Amino acid sequence: MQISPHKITIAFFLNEKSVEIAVLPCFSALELLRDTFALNGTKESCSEGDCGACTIALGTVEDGEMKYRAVNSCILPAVRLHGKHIITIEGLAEKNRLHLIQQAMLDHHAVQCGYCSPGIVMSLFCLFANGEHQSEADILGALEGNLCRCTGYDSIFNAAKSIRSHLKKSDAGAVAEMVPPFIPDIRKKLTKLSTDVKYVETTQANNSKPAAYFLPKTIAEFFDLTRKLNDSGTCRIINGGTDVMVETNLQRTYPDVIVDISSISELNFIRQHKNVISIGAGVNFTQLLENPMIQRQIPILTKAITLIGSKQIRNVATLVGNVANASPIADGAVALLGMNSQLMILSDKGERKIKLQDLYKDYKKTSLRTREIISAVEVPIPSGFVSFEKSSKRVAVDIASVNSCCYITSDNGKVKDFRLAFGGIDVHPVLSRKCPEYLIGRKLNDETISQCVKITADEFQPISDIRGSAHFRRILIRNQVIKHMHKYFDAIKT
Ligand SMILES: Cc1cc2nc3c(=O)[nH]c(=O)nc-3n(C[C@@H](O)[C@@H](O)[C@H](O)COP(=O)(O)OP(=O)(O)OC[C@H]3O[C@@H](n4cnc5c(N)ncnc54)[C@H](O)[C@@H]3O)c2cc1C
Ligand code: FES
Ligand code: FES
Repeated sequence: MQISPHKITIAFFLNEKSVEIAVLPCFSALELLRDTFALNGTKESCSEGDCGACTIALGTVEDGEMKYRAVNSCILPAVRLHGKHIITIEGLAEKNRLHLIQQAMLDHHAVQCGYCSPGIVMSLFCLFANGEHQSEADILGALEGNLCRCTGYDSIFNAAKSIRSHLKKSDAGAVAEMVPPFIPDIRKKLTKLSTDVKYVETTQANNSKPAAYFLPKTIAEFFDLTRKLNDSGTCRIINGGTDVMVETNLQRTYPDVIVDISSISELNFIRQHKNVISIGAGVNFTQLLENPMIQRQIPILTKAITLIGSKQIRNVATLVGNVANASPIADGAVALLGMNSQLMILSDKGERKIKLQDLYKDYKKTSLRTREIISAVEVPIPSGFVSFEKSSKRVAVDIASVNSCCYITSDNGKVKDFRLAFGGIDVHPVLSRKCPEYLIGRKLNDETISQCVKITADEFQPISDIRGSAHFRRILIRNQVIKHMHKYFDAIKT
């Protein structure tokens, strides 16, 4: 198939306006807002999802209600705005009256240079627009993806608490107080927006960005497209985009074609069959955290996911993307490896299933073949003890120096199954082979645990890099193994 450079026409609501515009492939939502719409209140700082200065509210209809989610516009492809209601900082104030959150920030001296402030206001907006019953922990959670280098955060936290107190007393309710009434019936209007993007050929220079960007809506369309694209140069799948967009923003190198699988609704499912839960490739971390079945049946997955990035990242990043990216420190992948998960892999020739440990070949290299995608991950519901540990400098928006997941079942006091997965110590997530060999059939006690610690320390040769020396990582491996064992003994006591 001959690829003609094209633009993609998308339609969405931007604050109070209805917009239809053709965007170049792989342009970020931030570029579109600032460069095309001159909405410069949304700031750019890191361009890699770390600081939150570019936070906007992405509104969609979820379970029949409008829901506004905070996202980092710097790593969101502009085409993802299609069919959504976007609220930026410019959309909040009404005429000469500041929005409640802006006024609270002012009243509590929560603004100094002001560069972080629009992002902070938008994160708080998304928190309170979705309900007035927010705890202090919810406020801290909503702000974990927003950095401020001036205020020291206390004043921002106080401003947020004052909004919470105000909303508790309000008769109007959180949504009415938070969401400006500029688009009556936004929910119905969104449902009516054209569901398909349009591809328009262009001769406009594209700063070496990809020539083409496709959004198939079904798996059949995806394979039809990838078959046709066979000889069209480099082709990359994008899902949530939190790894791909960081890479393209920082390295400024682009594949010729991007195929975006985020609109394939067949990939967006969480379902249980017997003792296995299948999570489709389109499911993002927030969906998993909010899913009662996952909370009940695999609480360790929710623990691991809570430690990933920030709200803004989790609102778009997927678990399957975390696995497919093959990063050595991927928290989701390490947790899944510990729980003996399998991957469903689809191609136009059919379906195959592999164990997660067979996916990884080398640094960011997987055993996926050309035109294959991971359609789902299958997680056995743990029937024994399972625990996840992550050591990083910060709790939020920081990747692990070392992370690990340990799974133990026992029979008559002796270890029956034992799995110990690590991240951050090799070129990809790894499983200990020697620890299970030693422990299975033995009782866990001080002696066998010390032996297990020694075996693990000898089995791996951790690397030295910016997140820790090999020596430091060895200490973390040892400490994490001991911590898993302590938690195991606490668990069997109760
Ligand atoms: C600021 C920031 C903080 C972060 N913090 C953490 C953290 O603490 N812990 C952590 O583990 N991760 C962290 N991440 C990375 C995490 O967001 C990603 O690994 C994410 O889960 C990847 O999913 P995605 O949907 O965004 O994938 P994408 O970026 O869309 O894709 C990632 C890779 O997987 C491939 N891919 C995606 N889906 C499929 C599929 N179905 N089949 C085949 N290939 C596929 C893509 O081609 C690409 O190579 C962070 C990222 C950012 C930007
Ligand atoms: S500019 Fe820092 S997160 Fe987007
Ligand atoms: S007020 Fe200056 S960075 Fe927050």
